Amino acid sequence: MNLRTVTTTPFDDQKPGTSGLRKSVIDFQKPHYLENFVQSIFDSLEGCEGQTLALGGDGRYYNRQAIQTILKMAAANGIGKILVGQGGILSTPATSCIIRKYETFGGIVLSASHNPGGPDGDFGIKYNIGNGGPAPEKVTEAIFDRSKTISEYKILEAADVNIDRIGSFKLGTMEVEVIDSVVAYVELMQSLFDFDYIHQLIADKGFKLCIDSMHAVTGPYAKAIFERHLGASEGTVINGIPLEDFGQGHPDPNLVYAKELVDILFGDNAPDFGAASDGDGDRNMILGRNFFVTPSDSLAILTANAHLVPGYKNGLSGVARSMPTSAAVDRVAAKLGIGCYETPTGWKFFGNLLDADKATLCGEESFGTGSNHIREKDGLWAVIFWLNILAVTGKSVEQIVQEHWQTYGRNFYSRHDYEAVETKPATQLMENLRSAVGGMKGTKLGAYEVEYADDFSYTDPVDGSISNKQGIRIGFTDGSRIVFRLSGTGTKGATLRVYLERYEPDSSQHDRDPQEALADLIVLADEVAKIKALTGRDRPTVIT
Ligand code: VG1
Ligand code: CO
Repeated sequence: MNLRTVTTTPFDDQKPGTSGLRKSVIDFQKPHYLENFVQSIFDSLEGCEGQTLALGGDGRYYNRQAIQTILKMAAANGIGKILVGQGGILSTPATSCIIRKYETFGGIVLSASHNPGGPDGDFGIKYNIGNGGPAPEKVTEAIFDRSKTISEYKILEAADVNIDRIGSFKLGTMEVEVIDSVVAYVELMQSLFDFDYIHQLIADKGFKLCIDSMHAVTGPYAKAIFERHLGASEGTVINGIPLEDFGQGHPDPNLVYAKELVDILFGDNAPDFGAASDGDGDRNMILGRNFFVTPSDSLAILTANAHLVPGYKNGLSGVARSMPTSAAVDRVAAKLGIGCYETPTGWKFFGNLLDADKATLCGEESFGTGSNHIREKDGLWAVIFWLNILAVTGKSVEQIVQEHWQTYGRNFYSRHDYEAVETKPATQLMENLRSAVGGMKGTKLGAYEVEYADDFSYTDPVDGSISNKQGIRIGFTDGSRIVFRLSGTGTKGATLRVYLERYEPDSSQHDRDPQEALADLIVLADEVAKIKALTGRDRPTVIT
């Protein structure tokens, strides 16, 4: 085995976005592209020599090749040991679980999450720190800086490692331990939730559910949990076999891309409960029979009912949500008398709050919820949390949500995405808004009066770090909001996200269609941002 030092030149586009570096597979297949980024990670990690790292991915195309390259580079860079998921598979929450359980130095997650996969799809890589969470900005910036000046990388010349067989062996002086991808994660779920109670609901009370893994990473996890431990019949998990191209699908659990599941839950003889998860298993969509739960509401409902669940029965220290997420959870936090934090988009901003025990539950409008059990959002965790609440209360999903609205009022909410628009007009649109918000306060927009308008800036309450330019928000005196952001995970052109929210206390109005309840804000958003004029699009690509 030879240690080789390979001369390389920098790429100028390796800046990690909302959640790591995401590019097309074709980009990652360029000579040295992956290697440059991986070496930049190792070069930025002080004291990683001799340490243990976790490694795994969502199983998409290029996962297996990338794992082999990373193992050989880790060995050449003096890493002591790598824990790698069998077959190279670890969901993002499972990686976080492994990092914490084995107290590793950190971990590398290979995923482009909800982006499509396959030879023409996307690939991604991110580094997680020792708390199990995505690296904070100061680490991702160091990695990016390094990638701009890199001139060589180190790799061991060796045969490929057998990552399909569980066990330990040596790669150079480094130890590689291939671990079961599922077991530790399932044990963690069992420690938080009342599996017996949920088992009774499913096996004895005839409660029917359908779990859509979208041919992505959660298949083996979902089968173990729902079909083996919780008594659901075989076939409860659909699209449960992970495929490198996700069966040509778009593994994003929303009403548009999880159409098969939506059709089942809104069809004849629908089951009581449905859920889907994304490519890397950190997102969730919750459905009842003929009923969709908005992710922002889901976070609020989990918060309000957490005391019913063993892992949270002693109460929550606080909650946190990303800025564009609706304020439904704020109302619950106020009633519970606990702290409520508003962070920029991306799970990395929750890490400090969870570590400092300022927040126990966190969530994002983008179908992400999680807690202090790990430091990533966790799709199946949210699903089991819901089942635990349903088992304890004996209520239906719809009943739980309706009663929640009655108690707290409803935050009508919707996100409109304009995907893959041209970068230049999208940047222009944001620039225009940025220069306009300064003068908006106190002015009238349609029937609404602007209470505040700014480009969101966040000061981390734990380490004082500041993150600017996190999205344009225009808040009105009646509590309604419009938020504009450009996506940091897309790989084609720019994706404009418009987030709309309006609070409705009157329960006679709660059954309205959100698009109708938000109609005047939707019109206003276009007037203010000139979306149609600048992007040439007359409607969003995806509405959630
Ligand atoms: C999107 C979501 C954000 C989420 C991120 C990663 O980012 O809006 O809430 O944290 O994806 O999710 P953006 O920058 O495209 O809006 V995932 O499931 O990739 O890990
Ligand atoms: Co994801």
